[in-house]
Amino acid sequence: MKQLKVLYGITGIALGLLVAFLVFGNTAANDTANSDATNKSNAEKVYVAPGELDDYYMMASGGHSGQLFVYGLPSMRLIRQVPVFSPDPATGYGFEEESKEMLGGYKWGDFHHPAISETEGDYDGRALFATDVGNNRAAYVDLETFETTDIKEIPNVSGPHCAAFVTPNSEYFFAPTRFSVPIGGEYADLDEYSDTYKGVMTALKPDFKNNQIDVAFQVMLPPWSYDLSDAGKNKSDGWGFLSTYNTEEATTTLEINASQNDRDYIVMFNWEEMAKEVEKGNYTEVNGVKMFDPEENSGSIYLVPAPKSPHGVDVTPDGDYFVANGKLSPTTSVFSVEKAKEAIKNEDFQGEAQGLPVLNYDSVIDKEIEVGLGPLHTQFDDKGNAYTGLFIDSQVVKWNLDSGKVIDKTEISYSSGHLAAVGGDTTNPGGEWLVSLNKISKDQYLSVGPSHPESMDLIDISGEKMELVANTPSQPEPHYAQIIDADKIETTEVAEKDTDRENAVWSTDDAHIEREGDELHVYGVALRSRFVFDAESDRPDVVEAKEGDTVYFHITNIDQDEDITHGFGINGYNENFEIQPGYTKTLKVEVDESGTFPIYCTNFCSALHQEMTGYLLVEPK
Ligand SMILES: [Cu+2]
Repeated sequence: MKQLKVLYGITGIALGLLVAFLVFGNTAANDTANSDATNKSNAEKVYVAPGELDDYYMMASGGHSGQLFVYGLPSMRLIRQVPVFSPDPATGYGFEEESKEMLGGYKWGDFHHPAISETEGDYDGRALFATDVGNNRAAYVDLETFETTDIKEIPNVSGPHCAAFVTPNSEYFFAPTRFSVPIGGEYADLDEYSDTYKGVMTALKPDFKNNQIDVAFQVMLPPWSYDLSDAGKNKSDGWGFLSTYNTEEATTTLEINASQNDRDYIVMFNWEEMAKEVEKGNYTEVNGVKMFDPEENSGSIYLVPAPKSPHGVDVTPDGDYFVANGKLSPTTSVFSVEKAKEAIKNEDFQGEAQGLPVLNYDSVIDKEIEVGLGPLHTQFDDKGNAYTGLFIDSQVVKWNLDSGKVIDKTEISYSSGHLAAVGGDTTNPGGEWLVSLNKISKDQYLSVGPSHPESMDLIDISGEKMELVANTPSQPEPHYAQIIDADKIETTEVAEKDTDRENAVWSTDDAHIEREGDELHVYGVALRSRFVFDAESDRPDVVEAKEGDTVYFHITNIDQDEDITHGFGINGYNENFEIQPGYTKTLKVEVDESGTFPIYCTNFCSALHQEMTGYLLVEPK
C-alpha cells in the first residue's frame, strides 16, 4: 500500500510536469525574461527529491508547547522538534541530570518569537535566542548541535512577549514584557496601577564562547503592554523599537478598555546610550539586576504615536524606516528614522506620557498604507517591497516601500498571525519565499476532532505577483519564525572524545561501579549493541542495587559515528533519555522498591538493537 502511494505520488508529479510543460512550455521557451521559478509548477517549486536537501532552515517557535520547530524550506518538512522550555520524554530533556537542572522543574513554557544571532545585521547561524512568556525565562539554543545549552530565569518581569530581537552584532537581545506588575513583583492594589505597576525591558547578553546568556540590565517602562519589537540597522543602528497597547492603562476587560485610544505608541529607545549610562552607574539594583529608569535619565527613550493597538513593528532592511501595524486600524504606518531623529533634536514634542516625551506624529510619519483589516506584521524582500499579513481579511498584501502603492494581495487560510521571509529581519533579505503563520486551519486538513492544527502557507514572492504554492499543518503553535540560508548553519554530528570530561568512560574495559554509602555510581558505556556497566562482572550489563539506594547512571555513548544515538530506558521506572554519539549523560534514580527492572536501549541503533538490554536488580532491605 505504501509503495503504491509512492508510485501514485511520482506519477502525479510526472503528470503535473507534463501538464506544466503543455501549458507553459512553449511560451516559456520564447520568453527568456521569465525566471526559472516562474516556469516551474507549484509542485516542482516545493519538491525536494529523496536524498536532496532543502535550501533554507525555518526556525519556528512552538508557542505553549515550549519547543522549537525546525522546518526545511521549500519542502515545508518538519525536520526536528528541539526541546527548549518544556521537558521532552523522547530525548530525556528534563529527565537526565544536566538538562533537568537547567529546566528547573518547570512543566511548560510559552516560546513566542525566536531570534537568530546576527553579525553586521545578518543572521550568522551561531545561536538562536528564545524567551518564555509563561514562566519568565530566556534560552540559548546552540545551532551547532540544535540543543538548548542555557536557560536563565529573568527577575522582575512578567511575560517577556515583546522579544526576542537581537542587535546587529548580537551585542544584546532584548525582552520587554507583555504584562506590567509592581517592580520586584510584590503585591499592589490595582487601583494604584498607573503609579505602581511597570513594564520592564531586559537586555540579555550572549556569551558565544560558553553558549550562555546573562541578564545585563533592565529598563523600567510605563505600565503598558509591550507586544513586538525590532532592532535598528544601518542608519538606525543603536536604536530599538517596541510596539505598545493598553496605553489606556486599563486593569480589567482589556478587550474593550484597552481599545479606546486611536493611537498607542511605538517606543523608540537608544540601547547604546542606555548601556553607557548603566556602565556609568546610573541604575538602581532590584533583585540583583541593574535597573535603568529613563524618567530619571532623560534622552534615551521617546514615544511615537501609532494607530491603533499596534502588533508588529518592523525596521526596513536599509534601517531608514520603521513600519507599525495597527491591528485595529486598516492601515500600516511607515515612520522615518531621519524625521524621528530630527524631531528629537528639535524637541518637536506633542506632549508627554508617563514622563516620556511624545514626538509629533505629523513630523515623524512618512506614509500610511491602506492595506486592509487587521494588519499584524510586516516583512521585506530584496526589491524594496513589503509584505503585511492581515488577520481579519486573511490575506497577505504586497506593497512598495517607496511608492506606498499596494501591488498585490493573496488569500491565505486563515488569519495570518505572523509572516516570515527569508532573511526577513536582516539587512539582507532573500526575496524568494514568504511563510504566513496562520492561526486557524478550519477545513484545511483531514479532521482529527475538535482540536485542529495551526497552518502555514508558503508563498513564492520572487515574481511581481505573489503565488501561494503550498500549505502545511503545524503543532501548537508557531508565533513567529526566522528563515536562514542552510549554508549558514554548520552542525556538529559527533561530540569529541573528551577524556577529561567528568563521569565519562571511553572504553568498555573501564566501565565500573562505585559504591559510596547508599549511593551507587555506575560509570558505564553504550555502544552497538550493548551496555557495559561493570567490565569485571560476569554479567557486565547488570546493576545490582539495594532497596533505599540512590543510583547514578553515568553513561557515555562511545560510538563515534554519525546518527548512532542510544537510548536508556528502565522498564517500569518512568525514566528514559537519549545519549548522542560521544556524549555522557547522567540519570539519578532513587530505588525505593525492590524488584527486577529490565534496562533497554530505546533508540533503534543497529540490527541487534533488540538485544541491547540489561537489568537493574534491587535487592530487598
Ligand atoms: Cu542502542
